[in-house]
Amino acid sequence: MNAIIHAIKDHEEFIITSHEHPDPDSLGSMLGLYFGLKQLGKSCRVVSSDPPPENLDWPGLDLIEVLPDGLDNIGDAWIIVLDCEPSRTGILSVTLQQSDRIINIDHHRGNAYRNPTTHINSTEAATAVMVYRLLKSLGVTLTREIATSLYAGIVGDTGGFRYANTTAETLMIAAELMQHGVDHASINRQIFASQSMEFMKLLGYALSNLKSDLDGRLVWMELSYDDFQRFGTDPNTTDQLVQYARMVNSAVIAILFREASPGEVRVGFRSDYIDVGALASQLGGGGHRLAAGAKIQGRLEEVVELVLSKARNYLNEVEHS
Ligand SMILES: [Mn+2]
Repeated sequence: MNAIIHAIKDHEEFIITSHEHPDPDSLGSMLGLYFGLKQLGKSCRVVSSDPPPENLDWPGLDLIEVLPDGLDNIGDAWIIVLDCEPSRTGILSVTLQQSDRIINIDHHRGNAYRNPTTHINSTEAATAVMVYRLLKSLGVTLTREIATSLYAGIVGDTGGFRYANTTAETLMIAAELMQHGVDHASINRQIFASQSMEFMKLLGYALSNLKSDLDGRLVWMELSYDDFQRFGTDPNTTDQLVQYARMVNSAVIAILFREASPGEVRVGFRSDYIDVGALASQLGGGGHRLAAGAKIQGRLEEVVELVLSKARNYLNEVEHS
């Protein structure tokens, strides 16, 4: 972290970015850092390969430059990649990976990127917590904008302080942020209870087709590209559907299959106590211990079959060890 603090203090120009299809933690981390660096008088851009989800609306989201065609000119700027490794920034990765001035801050265990200004800590609940610590070290004063951004990131990655990654310290940081005028009820509603009619109907369809195996310990949902088309929903902004599979009381591993485009299936895993990150990495994916995913090429039926057979073996192995 010291090398990162020095790199920030010693330079003036920064481009902040995060993973494709940004979530509340990546958005909150980017904006919290953006407002903090502006306070220090730095010149700063926030860029993303994809727009923020439509249900989110908090101060600063409109400052994010959405660049579906990639980043053309990075000049002398330092690139700060948050909440993922540089290769997961979508189309932006093409340009930014050529830079030798990359700062990477992340809490994903599988992040394999390493340089002198990389800081990865998989015990952190959210990248927003890591940005909070960084801003404190830089002497930044918390403002309503910074606090709102970081709060949204923490709330997003802890499921509203419900997941196992929430600690007493997480709550203390959130409490401190709330003292700076965060409209927490609005943020929580935006993240957890603000869906389009189309999404709700898709959810109804997904729930009525919920499947299970191994006496209900494995529960999954399958949505084809056609399903998303039929309900008028974007497959890329529906990752939270997996939470509903996880709610089944017998479920040990919950899986969501989304055919994001014909021939490409995004697979999401959740568990309350089994290391699904290890299962995801068997399939070329990654993530956290209790929340992970993979992107797999193939027809939906094929991918479902492959993943379920791996998941059955994995669950049997883990439960008998
Ligand atoms: Mn995160």
